[in-house]
Amino acid sequence: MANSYTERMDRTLTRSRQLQHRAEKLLPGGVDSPVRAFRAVGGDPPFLERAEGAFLYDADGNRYLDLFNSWGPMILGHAFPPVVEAIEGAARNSPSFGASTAAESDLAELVMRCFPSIDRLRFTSSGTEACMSAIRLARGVTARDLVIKFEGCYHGHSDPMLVKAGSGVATLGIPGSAGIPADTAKHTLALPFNDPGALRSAFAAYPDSVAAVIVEPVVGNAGTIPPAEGYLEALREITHRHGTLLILDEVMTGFRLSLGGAQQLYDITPDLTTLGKILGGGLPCGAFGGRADIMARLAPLGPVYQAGTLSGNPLAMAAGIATLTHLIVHADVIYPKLEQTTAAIADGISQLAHEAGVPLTTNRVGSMFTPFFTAHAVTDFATASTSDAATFGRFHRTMMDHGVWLPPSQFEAAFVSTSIGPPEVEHILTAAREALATVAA
Ligand code: KE4
Repeated sequence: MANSYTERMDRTLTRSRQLQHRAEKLLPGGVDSPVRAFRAVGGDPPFLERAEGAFLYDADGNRYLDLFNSWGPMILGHAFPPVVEAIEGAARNSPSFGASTAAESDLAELVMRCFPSIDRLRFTSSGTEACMSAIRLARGVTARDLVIKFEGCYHGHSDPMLVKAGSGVATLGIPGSAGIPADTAKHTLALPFNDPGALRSAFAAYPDSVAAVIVEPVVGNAGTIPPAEGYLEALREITHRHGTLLILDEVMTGFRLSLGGAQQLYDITPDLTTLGKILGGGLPCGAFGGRADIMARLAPLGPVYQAGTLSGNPLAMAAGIATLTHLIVHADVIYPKLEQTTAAIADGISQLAHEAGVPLTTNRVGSMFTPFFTAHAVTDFATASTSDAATFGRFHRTMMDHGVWLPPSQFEAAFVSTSIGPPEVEHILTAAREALATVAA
Protein backbone atom coordinates (compact mmCIF):
# COMPACT_ATOMS: atom_id res chain seq x y z
CA MET A 1 0.00 0.00 0.00
CA ALA A 2 1.48 3.38 -0.97
CA ASN A 3 0.99 5.07 2.45
CA SER A 4 -1.11 4.42 5.50
CA TYR A 5 -4.45 6.18 5.39
CA THR A 6 -3.72 8.27 8.49
CA GLU A 7 -0.26 9.29 7.26
CA ARG A 8 -1.81 10.17 3.93
CA MET A 9 -4.45 12.34 5.60
CA ASP A 10 -1.73 14.12 7.62
CA ARG A 11 0.37 14.91 4.57
CA THR A 12 -0.48 18.20 2.94
CA LEU A 13 -2.81 18.09 -0.04
CA THR A 14 -2.92 14.46 -0.96
CA ARG A 15 -4.64 13.90 -4.25
CA SER A 16 -7.88 12.90 -2.45
CA ARG A 17 -7.70 16.01 -0.28
CA GLN A 18 -7.13 18.15 -3.37
CA LEU A 19 -10.16 16.51 -5.00
CA GLN A 20 -12.19 17.05 -1.82
CA HIS A 21 -11.31 20.75 -1.76
CA ARG A 22 -12.27 21.05 -5.41
CA ALA A 23 -15.53 19.14 -4.90
CA GLU A 24 -16.51 21.35 -1.97
CA LYS A 25 -16.55 24.33 -4.33
CA LEU A 26 -19.04 22.52 -6.54
CA LEU A 27 -21.10 20.08 -4.44
CA PRO A 28 -22.50 20.74 -0.93
CA GLY A 29 -20.05 19.05 1.43
CA GLY A 30 -18.22 17.80 -1.65
CA VAL A 31 -20.62 14.89 -1.98
CA ASP A 32 -23.71 13.75 -3.81
CA SER A 33 -24.95 11.82 -0.78
CA PRO A 34 -24.30 12.91 2.85
CA VAL A 35 -23.07 9.61 4.30
CA ARG A 36 -20.11 9.70 1.90
CA ALA A 37 -18.74 12.80 3.65
CA PHE A 38 -17.21 10.77 6.52
CA ARG A 39 -18.63 13.39 8.94
CA ALA A 40 -19.40 10.72 11.55
CA VAL A 41 -15.96 9.11 11.51
CA GLY A 42 -13.62 12.00 10.70
CA GLY A 43 -10.86 12.26 8.13
CA ASP A 44 -11.34 13.21 4.50
CA PRO A 45 -13.01 10.56 2.37
CA PRO A 46 -10.63 8.98 -0.14
CA PHE A 47 -11.58 9.64 -3.75
CA LEU A 48 -11.82 6.40 -5.66
CA GLU A 49 -10.61 5.84 -9.20
CA ARG A 50 -11.51 2.20 -9.78
CA ALA A 51 -12.48 -1.04 -8.11
CA GLU A 52 -12.15 -4.71 -8.96
CA GLY A 53 -13.42 -7.76 -7.08
CA ALA A 54 -13.12 -7.10 -3.35
CA PHE A 55 -10.85 -4.07 -3.69
CA LEU A 56 -11.13 -0.30 -4.06
CA TYR A 57 -8.30 1.88 -5.39
CA ASP A 58 -8.08 5.57 -4.46
CA ALA A 59 -6.50 8.59 -6.13
CA ASP A 60 -3.35 8.25 -4.00
CA GLY A 61 -2.70 4.66 -4.97
CA ASN A 62 -4.09 3.17 -1.75
CA ARG A 63 -6.00 -0.10 -1.85
CA TYR A 64 -8.90 -0.94 0.43
CA LEU A 65 -10.85 -4.13 1.03
CA ASP A 66 -14.48 -3.18 0.45
CA LEU A 67 -16.97 -3.94 3.23
CA PHE A 68 -19.68 -1.46 2.14
CA ASN A 69 -19.95 -2.47 -1.56
CA SER A 70 -21.62 0.72 -2.80
CA TRP A 71 -24.05 0.40 0.18
CA GLY A 72 -25.15 -3.07 -0.95
CA PRO A 73 -25.34 -3.41 -4.76
CA MET A 74 -21.94 -4.99 -5.45
CA ILE A 75 -22.75 -8.46 -4.05
CA LEU A 76 -20.75 -10.11 -6.87
CA GLY A 77 -17.76 -7.84 -6.31
CA HIS A 78 -16.64 -4.89 -8.40
CA ALA A 79 -16.37 -4.93 -12.20
CA PHE A 80 -17.91 -8.41 -12.35
CA PRO A 81 -17.20 -9.31 -16.01
CA PRO A 82 -20.69 -10.56 -17.04
CA VAL A 83 -22.22 -7.35 -15.66
CA VAL A 84 -19.64 -5.09 -17.32
CA GLU A 85 -20.07 -6.86 -20.66
CA ALA A 86 -23.86 -6.60 -20.42
CA ILE A 87 -23.66 -2.85 -19.80
CA GLU A 88 -21.17 -2.37 -22.66
CA GLY A 89 -23.44 -4.27 -25.03
CA ALA A 90 -26.54 -2.30 -24.06
CA ALA A 91 -24.67 1.01 -24.30
CA ARG A 92 -23.74 0.34 -27.91
CA ASN A 93 -27.46 0.26 -28.74
CA SER A 94 -27.86 3.72 -27.13
CA PRO A 95 -28.12 4.24 -23.37
CA SER A 96 -31.76 5.29 -23.31
CA PHE A 97 -34.88 5.31 -25.44
CA GLY A 98 -37.75 6.41 -23.19
CA ALA A 99 -39.78 3.67 -24.83
CA SER A 100 -40.56 0.06 -23.94
CA THR A 101 -37.99 -2.69 -24.35
CA ALA A 102 -38.10 -6.46 -23.89
CA ALA A 103 -35.34 -6.14 -21.28
CA GLU A 104 -37.82 -4.64 -18.80
CA SER A 105 -39.96 -7.77 -19.03
CA ASP A 106 -36.85 -9.98 -18.91
CA LEU A 107 -35.75 -8.43 -15.61
CA ALA A 108 -39.30 -8.36 -14.24
CA GLU A 109 -39.60 -12.12 -14.88
CA LEU A 110 -36.34 -12.75 -13.01
CA VAL A 111 -37.58 -10.65 -10.06
CA MET A 112 -40.86 -12.60 -9.95
CA ARG A 113 -38.97 -15.91 -9.92
CA CYS A 114 -37.30 -14.67 -6.73
CA PHE A 115 -40.31 -12.88 -5.17
CA PRO A 116 -43.54 -14.95 -5.57
CA SER A 117 -45.46 -12.18 -3.74
CA ILE A 118 -44.90 -9.89 -6.75
CA ASP A 119 -47.53 -10.34 -9.50
CA ARG A 120 -46.82 -6.99 -11.15
CA LEU A 121 -44.01 -4.50 -10.71
CA ARG A 122 -42.77 -1.18 -11.98
CA PHE A 123 -39.15 -0.08 -12.24
CA THR A 124 -37.84 3.25 -10.93
CA SER A 125 -34.38 4.83 -10.86
CA SER A 126 -33.80 4.59 -7.10
CA GLY A 127 -34.98 2.98 -3.91
CA THR A 128 -36.33 6.35 -2.79
CA GLU A 129 -38.63 6.48 -5.80
CA ALA A 130 -39.70 2.89 -5.23
CA CYS A 131 -40.66 3.55 -1.60
CA MET A 132 -42.24 6.93 -2.36
CA SER A 133 -44.35 5.37 -5.11
CA ALA A 134 -45.40 2.40 -2.97
CA ILE A 135 -46.57 4.77 -0.23
CA ARG A 136 -48.59 6.86 -2.71
CA LEU A 137 -50.10 3.70 -4.20
CA ALA A 138 -51.08 2.40 -0.75
CA ARG A 139 -52.72 5.72 0.10
CA GLY A 140 -54.53 5.75 -3.24
CA VAL A 141 -55.78 2.18 -2.89
CA THR A 142 -56.95 2.50 0.74
CA ALA A 143 -58.07 6.18 0.58
CA ARG A 144 -56.28 6.59 3.90
CA ASP A 145 -53.50 9.08 4.76
CA LEU A 146 -51.64 7.70 7.79
CA VAL A 147 -48.44 5.68 7.28
CA ILE A 148 -46.49 3.87 9.98
CA LYS A 149 -42.71 3.53 9.79
CA PHE A 150 -40.15 2.63 12.44
CA GLU A 151 -37.49 4.70 14.20
CA GLY A 152 -34.10 4.21 12.58
CA CYS A 153 -35.52 2.73 9.41
CA TYR A 154 -34.71 4.58 6.19
CA HIS A 155 -36.87 4.36 3.09
CA GLY A 156 -35.20 7.03 0.98
CA HIS A 157 -35.51 10.78 1.22
CA SER A 158 -39.11 11.48 0.16
CA ASP A 159 -40.90 13.87 2.54
CA PRO A 160 -43.20 11.33 4.21
CA MET A 161 -40.29 9.00 4.96
CA LEU A 162 -37.87 11.50 6.52
CA VAL A 163 -39.43 11.19 9.97
CA LYS A 164 -37.09 9.66 12.58
CA ALA A 165 -35.23 8.01 9.72
CA GLY A 166 -32.01 6.05 9.83
CA SER A 167 -28.93 5.98 7.58
CA GLY A 168 -27.57 9.46 6.90
CA VAL A 169 -30.29 11.10 9.01
CA ALA A 170 -29.28 9.02 12.05
CA THR A 171 -25.59 9.36 11.17
CA LEU A 172 -25.82 13.14 11.24
CA GLY A 173 -27.94 12.99 14.41
CA ILE A 174 -30.66 15.14 12.86
CA PRO A 175 -34.27 14.43 13.91
CA GLY A 176 -35.55 14.35 10.34
CA SER A 177 -35.08 17.10 7.81
CA ALA A 178 -35.81 20.78 7.41
CA GLY A 179 -38.15 21.59 4.56
CA ILE A 180 -40.86 19.08 5.39
CA PRO A 181 -44.22 20.75 6.15
CA ALA A 182 -45.79 19.79 9.46
CA ASP A 183 -48.90 18.99 7.44
CA THR A 184 -46.90 16.28 5.72
CA ALA A 185 -45.03 14.90 8.71
CA LYS A 186 -48.25 14.56 10.72
CA HIS A 187 -49.36 11.72 8.45
CA THR A 188 -46.30 9.65 9.31
CA LEU A 189 -46.21 7.79 12.62
CA ALA A 190 -42.78 6.51 13.69
CA LEU A 191 -42.84 3.63 16.18
CA PRO A 192 -40.03 1.71 17.89
CA PHE A 193 -39.00 -1.39 15.92
CA ASN A 194 -39.50 -4.82 17.52
CA ASP A 195 -42.22 -3.47 19.85
CA PRO A 196 -45.56 -5.27 19.21
CA GLY A 197 -47.18 -3.30 22.05
CA ALA A 198 -46.45 0.03 20.35
CA LEU A 199 -47.95 -1.39 17.18
CA ARG A 200 -51.12 -2.48 18.94
CA SER A 201 -51.46 0.91 20.63
CA ALA A 202 -51.07 2.75 17.31
CA PHE A 203 -53.76 0.68 15.61
CA ALA A 204 -56.03 1.05 18.65
CA ALA A 205 -55.62 4.82 18.38
CA TYR A 206 -56.11 4.87 14.58
CA PRO A 207 -58.15 1.72 13.88
CA ASP A 208 -59.19 2.37 10.27
CA SER A 209 -56.85 5.18 9.27
CA VAL A 210 -53.55 3.51 8.45
CA ALA A 211 -52.87 3.16 4.71
CA ALA A 212 -49.63 1.26 5.08
CA VAL A 213 -46.95 0.01 7.38
CA ILE A 214 -43.53 0.18 5.73
CA VAL A 215 -40.64 -1.63 7.35
CA GLU A 216 -37.13 -2.84 6.68
CA PRO A 217 -37.78 -6.51 7.57
CA VAL A 218 -34.16 -6.69 8.69
CA VAL A 219 -33.15 -3.15 9.62
CA GLY A 220 -29.90 -2.02 8.01
CA ASN A 221 -30.17 1.75 8.39
CA ALA A 222 -29.76 1.89 12.14
CA GLY A 223 -26.99 -0.59 11.78
CA THR A 224 -28.10 -4.23 11.37
CA ILE A 225 -31.08 -5.16 13.58
CA PRO A 226 -32.91 -8.48 13.04
CA PRO A 227 -36.66 -8.79 13.69
CA ALA A 228 -37.50 -10.35 17.06
CA GLU A 229 -39.07 -13.82 16.99
CA GLY A 230 -42.67 -13.44 15.75
CA TYR A 231 -42.45 -9.69 15.12
CA LEU A 232 -42.90 -9.78 11.35
CA GLU A 233 -45.77 -12.24 11.80
CA ALA A 234 -47.39 -9.78 14.24
CA LEU A 235 -46.95 -7.00 11.68
CA ARG A 236 -48.59 -9.12 8.99
CA GLU A 237 -51.50 -10.14 11.25
CA ILE A 238 -52.35 -6.66 12.55
CA THR A 239 -52.11 -4.97 9.13
CA HIS A 240 -54.29 -7.68 7.57
CA ARG A 241 -56.87 -7.27 10.34
CA HIS A 242 -57.07 -3.49 9.82
CA GLY A 243 -57.10 -3.42 6.00
CA THR A 244 -53.65 -1.81 6.06
CA LEU A 245 -51.12 -2.66 3.35
CA LEU A 246 -47.84 -4.17 4.52
CA ILE A 247 -44.88 -2.86 2.51
CA LEU A 248 -41.60 -4.69 3.00
CA ASP A 249 -38.77 -2.39 2.02
CA GLU A 250 -36.26 -4.88 0.61
CA VAL A 251 -34.11 -2.33 -1.17
CA MET A 252 -31.20 -3.52 0.99
CA THR A 253 -32.25 -7.10 1.88
CA GLY A 254 -33.61 -8.11 -1.54
CA PHE A 255 -31.32 -10.65 -3.25
CA ARG A 256 -28.90 -10.03 -0.32
CA LEU A 257 -30.26 -12.24 2.49
CA SER A 258 -31.51 -14.84 0.00
CA LEU A 259 -32.73 -14.76 -3.58
CA GLY A 260 -36.14 -13.82 -2.18
CA GLY A 261 -34.76 -11.45 0.43
CA ALA A 262 -36.08 -11.31 3.97
CA GLN A 263 -39.61 -12.34 3.00
CA GLN A 264 -38.24 -15.72 1.85
CA LEU A 265 -36.02 -16.02 4.94
CA TYR A 266 -38.86 -15.27 7.37
CA ASP A 267 -41.74 -16.61 5.22
CA ILE A 268 -43.77 -13.40 5.25
CA THR A 269 -46.03 -12.37 2.34
CA PRO A 270 -46.36 -8.57 2.06
CA ASP A 271 -48.86 -6.67 -0.05
CA LEU A 272 -46.09 -4.62 -1.67
CA THR A 273 -42.31 -4.94 -1.83
CA THR A 274 -39.77 -2.29 -2.71
CA LEU A 275 -36.43 -3.22 -4.27
CA GLY A 276 -33.23 -1.51 -5.38
CA LYS A 277 -29.43 -1.74 -4.98
CA ILE A 278 -28.52 -5.31 -6.12
CA LEU A 279 -31.49 -5.19 -8.54
CA GLY A 280 -29.56 -2.76 -10.76
CA GLY A 281 -26.15 -4.42 -10.43
CA GLY A 282 -24.64 -1.04 -9.52
CA LEU A 283 -26.68 1.07 -11.94
CA PRO A 284 -29.53 3.38 -10.84
CA CYS A 285 -32.53 1.08 -10.44
CA GLY A 286 -35.40 0.48 -8.04
CA ALA A 287 -38.74 -1.27 -8.28
CA PHE A 288 -41.99 -1.67 -6.41
CA GLY A 289 -44.48 -4.45 -6.90
CA GLY A 290 -46.97 -6.81 -5.36
CA ARG A 291 -50.57 -7.96 -5.69
CA ALA A 292 -51.96 -7.48 -9.20
CA ASP A 293 -55.17 -5.86 -7.90
CA ILE A 294 -53.14 -3.20 -6.08
CA MET A 295 -50.73 -2.55 -8.96
CA ALA A 296 -53.68 -2.22 -11.35
CA ARG A 297 -54.50 1.10 -9.65
CA LEU A 298 -51.36 2.66 -11.15
CA ALA A 299 -51.51 4.95 -14.18
CA PRO A 300 -52.14 4.37 -17.02
CA LEU A 301 -54.60 1.71 -15.73
CA GLY A 302 -55.76 3.47 -12.59
CA PRO A 303 -55.83 6.81 -10.76
CA VAL A 304 -52.48 6.68 -8.93
CA TYR A 305 -49.90 8.56 -10.96
CA GLN A 306 -46.24 7.51 -11.01
CA ALA A 307 -43.59 8.04 -13.70
CA GLY A 308 -39.88 8.35 -14.52
CA THR A 309 -37.83 9.42 -17.54
CA LEU A 310 -35.22 6.72 -17.03
CA SER A 311 -37.36 4.08 -15.34
CA GLY A 312 -36.49 0.68 -16.84
CA ASN A 313 -33.38 2.18 -18.44
CA PRO A 314 -31.71 -0.29 -20.87
CA LEU A 315 -28.31 -0.14 -19.12
CA ALA A 316 -29.80 -0.75 -15.67
CA MET A 317 -31.92 -3.57 -17.06
CA ALA A 318 -28.88 -5.20 -18.66
CA ALA A 319 -26.84 -4.93 -15.45
CA GLY A 320 -29.75 -6.25 -13.39
CA ILE A 321 -30.39 -9.18 -15.73
CA ALA A 322 -26.71 -10.18 -15.65
CA THR A 323 -26.58 -9.87 -11.86
CA LEU A 324 -29.80 -11.74 -11.07
CA THR A 325 -29.08 -14.42 -13.66
CA HIS A 326 -25.74 -15.17 -11.99
CA LEU A 327 -27.30 -15.13 -8.51
CA ILE A 328 -30.13 -17.47 -9.59
CA VAL A 329 -27.89 -19.95 -11.42
CA HIS A 330 -25.32 -20.12 -8.59
CA ALA A 331 -27.57 -19.50 -5.55
CA ASP A 332 -26.83 -22.90 -3.99
CA VAL A 333 -23.15 -21.96 -3.77
CA ILE A 334 -23.31 -18.18 -3.35
CA TYR A 335 -25.62 -17.81 -0.34
CA PRO A 336 -24.03 -20.51 1.86
CA LYS A 337 -20.59 -19.03 1.04
CA LEU A 338 -21.73 -15.50 1.93
CA GLU A 339 -23.22 -16.84 5.18
CA GLN A 340 -20.00 -18.66 6.12
CA THR A 341 -17.69 -15.78 5.17
CA THR A 342 -19.72 -13.12 6.95
CA ALA A 343 -20.07 -15.26 10.07
CA ALA A 344 -16.28 -15.69 10.15
CA ILE A 345 -15.81 -11.91 9.93
CA ALA A 346 -18.53 -10.93 12.43
CA ASP A 347 -17.75 -13.66 14.95
CA GLY A 348 -14.03 -12.98 14.58
CA ILE A 349 -14.47 -9.28 15.35
CA SER A 350 -16.66 -10.14 18.37
CA GLN A 351 -14.04 -12.53 19.72
CA LEU A 352 -11.22 -10.02 19.23
CA ALA A 353 -13.26 -7.30 21.00
CA HIS A 354 -13.86 -9.66 23.92
CA GLU A 355 -10.12 -10.40 24.13
CA ALA A 356 -9.32 -6.67 23.98
CA GLY A 357 -11.90 -5.85 26.65
CA VAL A 358 -13.84 -3.58 24.27
CA PRO A 359 -17.65 -3.54 24.76
CA LEU A 360 -19.03 -4.65 21.41
CA THR A 361 -22.28 -6.19 20.17
CA THR A 362 -22.21 -7.54 16.63
CA ASN A 363 -25.52 -8.09 14.84
CA ARG A 364 -25.55 -10.14 11.67
CA VAL A 365 -28.12 -11.54 9.24
CA GLY A 366 -26.68 -13.34 6.23
CA SER A 367 -24.07 -11.14 4.55
CA MET A 368 -24.92 -7.90 6.33
CA PHE A 369 -23.56 -7.07 9.77
CA THR A 370 -22.75 -4.21 12.15
CA PRO A 371 -20.30 -4.01 15.08
CA PHE A 372 -22.05 -1.79 17.66
CA PHE A 373 -19.71 -0.28 20.25
CA THR A 374 -22.03 -0.93 23.20
CA ALA A 375 -22.40 -3.67 25.79
CA HIS A 376 -26.20 -3.65 25.28
CA ALA A 377 -28.06 -6.05 23.02
CA VAL A 378 -29.14 -3.95 20.01
CA THR A 379 -32.79 -4.63 19.21
CA ASP A 380 -34.05 -1.19 18.10
CA PHE A 381 -32.86 2.34 17.38
CA ALA A 382 -32.85 3.31 21.08
CA THR A 383 -30.42 0.50 21.97
CA ALA A 384 -28.41 1.10 18.80
CA SER A 385 -28.05 4.70 20.00
CA THR A 386 -26.29 3.54 23.17
CA SER A 387 -23.30 2.81 20.93
CA ASP A 388 -20.23 4.96 21.37
CA ALA A 389 -20.06 6.65 17.97
CA ALA A 390 -16.69 8.28 18.76
CA THR A 391 -15.18 4.86 19.46
CA PHE A 392 -16.72 3.57 16.24
CA GLY A 393 -15.01 6.53 14.49
CA ARG A 394 -11.61 5.59 15.90
CA PHE A 395 -12.21 1.96 14.96
CA HIS A 396 -13.24 2.98 11.44
CA ARG A 397 -10.18 5.19 10.89
CA THR A 398 -7.78 2.51 12.08
CA MET A 399 -9.45 -0.07 9.87
CA MET A 400 -9.00 2.35 6.95
CA ASP A 401 -5.37 2.73 8.00
CA HIS A 402 -5.06 -1.04 7.61
CA GLY A 403 -6.78 -1.09 4.25
CA VAL A 404 -10.31 -2.12 5.25
CA TRP A 405 -13.18 0.21 4.32
CA LEU A 406 -16.27 -0.20 6.53
CA PRO A 407 -19.35 1.99 5.99
CA PRO A 408 -18.42 5.36 7.60
CA SER A 409 -21.19 5.34 10.20
CA GLN A 410 -22.18 3.35 13.27
CA PHE A 411 -25.74 3.42 11.88
CA GLU A 412 -25.09 1.49 8.68
CA ALA A 413 -24.68 -2.15 7.71
CA ALA A 414 -21.50 -3.64 6.34
CA PHE A 415 -21.93 -5.87 3.30
CA VAL A 416 -19.86 -8.82 2.11
CA SER A 417 -19.40 -9.73 -1.55
CA THR A 418 -18.65 -13.08 -3.16
CA SER A 419 -15.14 -11.73 -3.91
CA ILE A 420 -14.23 -12.04 -0.23
CA GLY A 421 -12.63 -15.35 0.75
CA PRO A 422 -10.34 -16.72 3.47
CA PRO A 423 -7.32 -14.48 2.63
CA GLU A 424 -9.51 -11.39 2.78
CA VAL A 425 -11.13 -12.57 6.04
CA GLU A 426 -7.65 -12.93 7.53
CA HIS A 427 -6.77 -9.41 6.36
CA ILE A 428 -9.97 -8.03 7.95
CA LEU A 429 -9.40 -9.78 11.29
CA THR A 430 -5.73 -8.74 11.42
CA ALA A 431 -6.82 -5.13 10.88
CA ALA A 432 -9.60 -5.49 13.46
CA ARG A 433 -7.14 -6.76 16.07
CA GLU A 434 -5.06 -3.60 15.57
CA ALA A 435 -8.09 -1.31 15.51
CA LEU A 436 -9.54 -2.80 18.69
CA ALA A 437 -6.19 -2.45 20.44
CA THR A 438 -6.26 1.23 19.42
CA VAL A 439 -9.73 1.86 20.83
CA ALA A 440 -8.94 -0.16 23.97
CA ALA A 441 -5.86 1.98 24.73
P1 KE4 B 1 -31.81 5.04 -2.76
O1 KE4 B 1 -32.77 6.15 -3.11
O2 KE4 B 1 -30.58 5.55 -2.00
O3 KE4 B 1 -31.44 4.18 -3.99
O4 KE4 B 1 -32.57 4.00 -1.80
C1 KE4 B 1 -33.15 4.47 -0.61
C2 KE4 B 1 -33.27 3.32 0.36
C3 KE4 B 1 -34.51 2.75 0.57
N1 KE4 B 1 -34.67 1.71 1.42
C4 KE4 B 1 -33.60 1.19 2.08
C5 KE4 B 1 -33.83 0.03 3.00
C6 KE4 B 1 -32.30 1.73 1.90
O5 KE4 B 1 -31.25 1.19 2.56
C7 KE4 B 1 -32.13 2.82 1.03
C8 KE4 B 1 -30.77 3.46 0.81
N2 KE4 B 1 -29.73 3.07 1.72
C9 KE4 B 1 -28.68 4.04 1.97
C10 KE4 B 1 -27.60 3.38 2.82
N3 KE4 B 1 -28.09 2.77 3.98
C11 KE4 B 1 -28.11 4.60 0.71
C12 KE4 B 1 -26.77 5.27 0.87
C13 KE4 B 1 -26.86 6.76 0.69
O6 KE4 B 1 -27.89 7.34 1.10
O7 KE4 B 1 -25.88 7.33 0.15
